[in-house]
Amino acid sequence: MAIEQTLILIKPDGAARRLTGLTIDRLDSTGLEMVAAKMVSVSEKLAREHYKALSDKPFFEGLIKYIRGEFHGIKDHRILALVYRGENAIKAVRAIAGATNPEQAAAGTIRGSFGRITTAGQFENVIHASSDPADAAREVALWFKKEEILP
Ligand code: DAT
Ligand code: MG
Repeated sequence: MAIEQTLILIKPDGAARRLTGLTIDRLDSTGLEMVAAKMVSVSEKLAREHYKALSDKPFFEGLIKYIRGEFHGIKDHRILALVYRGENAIKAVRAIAGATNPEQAAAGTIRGSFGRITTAGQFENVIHASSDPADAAREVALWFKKEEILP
């Protein structure tokens, strides 16, 4: 079994709807270890870099506004970023997060319970979770300095 690290972001809808504690509770229930946590003021540059693989999608500009808290009145574009580590951490966190589309996310998952699609077509799906080892490595390094992650 592979020991992995994965990046989690509590997205602005999650923070605005007071789902931070619930999300951390679900993450704890996986048995994985929290090895980094910080509040980040998400710059335009960081948002675009994080989602660069989606830059040609029609929803891209909305996604940048969303992750920067512009639809939820988030002060200073701040969000909570976390790194969890453990056996198969990437899959384990994706499992509690649920499918990308909140309408397709299984009942009981974070996105299935609390996500929504706005009338403008924006997916508000509460958390970000890295999707595979390559993404996870890139994302952890993008959001955290090495010394901010516990050994
Ligand atoms: P995930 O966040 O599950 O890894 P992704 O990386 O494919 O999904 O997309 C990143 C985010 O972009 C996703 O959380 C919500 C948004 N998104 C994805 N597909 C979308 C779509 N068809 N319409 C609107 N927003 C979408
Ligand atoms: Mg993704």
